[in-house]
Amino acid sequence: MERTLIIIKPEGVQRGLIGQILARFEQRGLKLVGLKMLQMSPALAEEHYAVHKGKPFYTGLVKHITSGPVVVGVVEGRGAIKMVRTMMGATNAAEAAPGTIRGDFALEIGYNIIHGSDGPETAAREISLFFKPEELLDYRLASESWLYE
Ligand code: YYY
Ligand code: MG
Repeated sequence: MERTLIIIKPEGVQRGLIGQILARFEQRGLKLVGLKMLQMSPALAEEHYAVHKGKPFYTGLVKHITSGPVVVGVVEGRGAIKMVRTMMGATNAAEAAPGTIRGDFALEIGYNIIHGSDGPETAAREISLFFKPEELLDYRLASESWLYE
């Protein structure tokens, strides 16, 4: 099983999309093993997006992600990292396919509703930025035997 970090960005919270976005992961059969609401400090945002430091959009990105409450979660499942990325859709929401979160809920690149880790190392790093080990739960969903063959 793989774990990945998701962030419902400030525009997702403000537009009342928390429930609909989390429902998509639940419906797919993915399991939430950690969930919290917080407002990111500039230091946390800079660390989270450190890979983008120096790029033209970096300052605006940090400003935006810290501008209001976000919902941060850890999603677990077989191949969860890639599956969440596929469900999110293209970074530029204007080009994201219908049926994806960005393709159904957003229009632009900066206000693209959701973050998801892009690989195993990134996922481990990002999860540890937001969650202490004891905040992540090990449990079995009753549905698991009907999800995994
Ligand atoms: O992983 P993902 O969120 O799909 O895209 P990244 O390339 O990691 O960029 C992070 C974040 O930065 C993106 O979700 C929106 C913003 N951004 C931007 O505002 N303008 C760009 N040209 C590229 C990215
Ligand atoms: Mg990224």
